[in-house]
Amino acid sequence: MNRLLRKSLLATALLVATATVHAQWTGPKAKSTELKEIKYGPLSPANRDDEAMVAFRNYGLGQFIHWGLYAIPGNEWEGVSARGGAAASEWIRAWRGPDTPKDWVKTYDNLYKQFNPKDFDAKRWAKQAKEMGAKYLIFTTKHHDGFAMWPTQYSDYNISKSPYKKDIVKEVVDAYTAEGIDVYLYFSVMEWNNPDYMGKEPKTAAEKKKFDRFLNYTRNQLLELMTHYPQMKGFWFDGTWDQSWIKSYDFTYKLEQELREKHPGLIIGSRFRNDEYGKRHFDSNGQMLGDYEQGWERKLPGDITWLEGRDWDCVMTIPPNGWGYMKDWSGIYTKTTDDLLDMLVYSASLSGNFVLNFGPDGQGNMHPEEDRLAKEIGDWMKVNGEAIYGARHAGMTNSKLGYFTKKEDNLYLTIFNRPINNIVRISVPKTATEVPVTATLLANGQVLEVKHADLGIDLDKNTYYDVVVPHTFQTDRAFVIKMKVDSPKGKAEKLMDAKM
Ligand code: FHN
Repeated sequence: MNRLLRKSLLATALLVATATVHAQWTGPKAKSTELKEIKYGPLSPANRDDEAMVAFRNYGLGQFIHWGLYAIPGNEWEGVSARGGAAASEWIRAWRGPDTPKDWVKTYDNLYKQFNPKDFDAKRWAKQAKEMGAKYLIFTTKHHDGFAMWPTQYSDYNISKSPYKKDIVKEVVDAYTAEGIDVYLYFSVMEWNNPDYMGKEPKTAAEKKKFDRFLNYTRNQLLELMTHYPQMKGFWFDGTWDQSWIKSYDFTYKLEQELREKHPGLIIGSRFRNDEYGKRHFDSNGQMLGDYEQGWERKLPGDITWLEGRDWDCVMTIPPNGWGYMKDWSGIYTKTTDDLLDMLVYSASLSGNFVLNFGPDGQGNMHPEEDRLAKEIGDWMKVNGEAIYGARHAGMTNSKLGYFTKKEDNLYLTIFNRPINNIVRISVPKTATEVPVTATLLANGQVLEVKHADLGIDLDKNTYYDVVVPHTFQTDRAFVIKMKVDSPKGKAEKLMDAKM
C-alpha cells in the first residue's frame, strides 16, 4: 500500500473494539520534559536497519523453549503439586509453603544427576518448529537455577556432568539453523544456587569482591556462548531486575559494547541493562536500551500508538503462566489454537513478532497438547502466512471483524468474526486516493466481489468498500482476505450535511 493510502487510512476511525481484550502497557507512560544527562544510555541506534534487524522485524512467528532441570518434576514432586507454591513450573526450585517437600532445594540441585532425556531429538523439534511456521527460536541456555545446558568451562553445574553429557545447546542451534530458523539464546543473569550471586547491591569489600567474581563469570559465559555457537543471532536476557545487577551499570554498559563488537549484527532486547539512574528497558529520557522492546511477556499492546515505532515481540505461554514443563494441565485454562492465532495476527497488525512457548518434559518430548497446537498453527500458517511474514501495521484501525496487515501494495484482513451477512465492510476516508479494488481469499485463491457502498450518513467522513464472501466458503478458523489497492474508480458522492 502506498504512503497516501496509508496516511488516509490512518485517519480512519472505526469505532469498534478489537477482537481480543489486551492487557495494560508496561512501557514508559509519561516522558519527562527535562532531558537528563545520561552516560549509560542506548548503545545501538533506534530502528536499526541492518540485515539482522530487518530479518528480526520480518519473522512474524517464533518459538520459545524453556528446557532445563525443572522439566523433570514438571511442577510436581512425588504426587504433590507445586501449584500455588511455586510462581511457575520453571520456578519450582523456589517452591514455598506447607506442601514443599523436605530438603527440596537440595533435591532440586541434585536433579542434574538424573537428567538423561532419552527421547530428545533436536532435529525433531526443529522440524516441528519449521512445520509450525516459526522463523526464530529462543532457547534457554541457563535459567534462574543456574544449570547450564552447554558444557561451560566456568561452572561445574552443567550438562556435561549429567548422565546425558552431550551439549544440548549445540544440538539445538545446529538443528534449528539447518532448518533455516534463527536462534536466540535465552540467558538468565540471576542464579539461585551460585554462592557469588546476590540480589542486593554489594556494599562491603567482601560482597563487592564476590559479586565482581560473579560479573566476570557472567561475561565469560556470554563470550563462551558466542564463541561456541557463532550462528546465534542474539541474546534474550532475563533475571536482570535485582539491585546487584542494576547498580552494575558501568560493567553492563561495557559488556554490551564488547558483545556487540565481537558479534556484529547481534540483537539484544531491552531487558539487558539499565542507565545510571536505575531505569530499565528505557533510559531516564525514555530512549530504549536495546534493539527491541522486550517487555511484552504474556501481554500485548493496546494499539499501535503504545509502541511509538519501536520493534517488539510478544512471548506467550499456553497455560496462564508456567514456561517449563507442566505435567498436569487439568483445571486451568490453556490457550486454544484460535486464541493463539488471534494474538499472532494481532501482533503482526502492530508490526510485532509473536513467540509461542513450549516446555518439553524431562525425556525431551513436547506436551501432547503442544504437539497438537503446533500442528494446527502450522496448518493455518501454510495457507495464511503471507498475511504475517514480513507484514506490517496497515495504517488502519483494526476492525471488529479482525486485524489488518500490509505488505507492499497488498492489504490483508484476517477475519476472526465473520459477518452474519457475509459482507466484509471496509471503511476508508472519502478523501482516500487509494482504496481496495480487488480481493481474493488466501484460503483458495477465489476472487471476491468488491462493491462501493456510499452510505450517505450525515457528516460521515468515510466511505465503504464491501467485500462479498461467498456463502459456499466454509471454514472453522480465521481466514484472510487479500486486497489490492488502487485509485478509486468514481468519486464518493458529495451529499449535503443537514443543518441542526
Ligand atoms: O522468571 C522468568 C520466567 O521463568 C520465564 O523465563 C519468563 C520468560 O519470559 N521470564 C521471567 C520472568 O520475566
